[in-house]
Amino acid sequence: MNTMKIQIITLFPEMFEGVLNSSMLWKAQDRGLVEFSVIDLRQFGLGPRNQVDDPPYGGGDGMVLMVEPLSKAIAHAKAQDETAKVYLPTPRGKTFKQSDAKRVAASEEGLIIVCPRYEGYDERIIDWVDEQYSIGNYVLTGGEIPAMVLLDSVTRLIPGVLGGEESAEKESFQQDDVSIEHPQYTRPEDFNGKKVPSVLLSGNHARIEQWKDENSR
Ligand code: 6GU
Repeated sequence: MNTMKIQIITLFPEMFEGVLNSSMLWKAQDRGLVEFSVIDLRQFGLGPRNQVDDPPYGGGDGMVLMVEPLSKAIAHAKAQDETAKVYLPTPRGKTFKQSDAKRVAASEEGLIIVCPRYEGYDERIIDWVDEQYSIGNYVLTGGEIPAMVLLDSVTRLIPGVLGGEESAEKESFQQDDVSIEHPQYTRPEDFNGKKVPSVLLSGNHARIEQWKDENSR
């Protein structure tokens, strides 16, 4: 069994604790299907204060992550996993789609996700980067949440992570943004007068399948 290795480089390791140690991501690690490690970019900072950012050349607001700490952190991660691909979440990247999650889950054994901060990073880092992805048309404060989106969408597609093997196939976004699964209901049948659609209680499998089809898109 191959264990997918996902290394995350960030200035905010604590942001990942809850996400990686809960629910399916925790189970996936517990089952040995994936191994996460969070690398603190600050460790690779320069000088006695472990500096990681500096004002931009040409002026402008905010600070820019320096290329040297970033490249050192990536080199450290590569030393743990030589064939790992380096992913950079950035609003300048192409939009990450379900098809990308599938490709990564099926073909990569190791990922290094480098989380930039919102003000930016020295563009020269892209020489160490294999892929740049955005997660949509809005602006976030840093690459951490996009990194979580990437690793969650990939991990759940690793065989053995979801309970029912079919679940990953049937569900939403089978191809990119096409199919959304039908709504679901569980007990109670009647919640303060709001009833479960009666067809689902009918026991008539043909009618139930038809209802499910009609309520998917
Ligand atoms: Cl990858 N980063 C940031 N900062 N904002 C984003 C994004 C990434 N994708 C959409 N918005």
